Amino acid sequence: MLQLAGCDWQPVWVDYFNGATRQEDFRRDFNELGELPVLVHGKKTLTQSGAILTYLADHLGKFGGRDADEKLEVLRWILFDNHKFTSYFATLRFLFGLQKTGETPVTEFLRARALSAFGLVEKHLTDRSFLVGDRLTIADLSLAGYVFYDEPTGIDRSQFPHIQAWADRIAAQPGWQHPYDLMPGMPG
Ligand SMILES: N[C@@H](CCC(=O)N[C@@H](CS)C(=O)NCC(=O)O)C(=O)O
Repeated sequence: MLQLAGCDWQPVWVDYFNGATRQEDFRRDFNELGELPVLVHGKKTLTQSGAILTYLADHLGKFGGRDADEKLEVLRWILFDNHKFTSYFATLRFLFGLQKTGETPVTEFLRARALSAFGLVEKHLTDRSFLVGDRLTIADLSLAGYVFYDEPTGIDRSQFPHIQAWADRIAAQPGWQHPYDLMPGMPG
């Protein structure tokens, strides 16, 4: 979002994998919920990607819904994303692709849930270029958060050609960079 909106911004390394977000000072100073991402803008510190995206869309006047109906539609997709799409897929990627747990009942459950969410999004994108209003919005940016990663998840992404084409459309936007190239300390 910050990159596509042409913002002057800086990523800050947080040693997530070594427990930085579980430290008391992180929870006191940045996020009592112990999660990333965190946006610090002037005196404002915001967490939850959906709240951050909504704030940025309002503040920058970019990628938000154009009227009350579109704003609600965008919110609907962000909530779906946080509950069903990115959450299951990201947790599956974390266990299967990064922690390399191998197949367990948990990874099987997560994959089934992620596949179901991918199927719904695939169907929605069959006859449209973007999720809401046929233009790029923060709904797309929310759902696209993890689709550019390719660690193994046991999901055959070629089953979802419309999701792939949508991700390619997002990657073709001026200013886009791969998330790994934007985050310090990641492979890329
Ligand atoms: N719904 C939250 C999810 C945030 C989230 O789970 N972030 C992960 C890192 S990508 C995290 O910090 N997890 C720590 C934990 O669950 O304890 C959002 O969209 O910001």
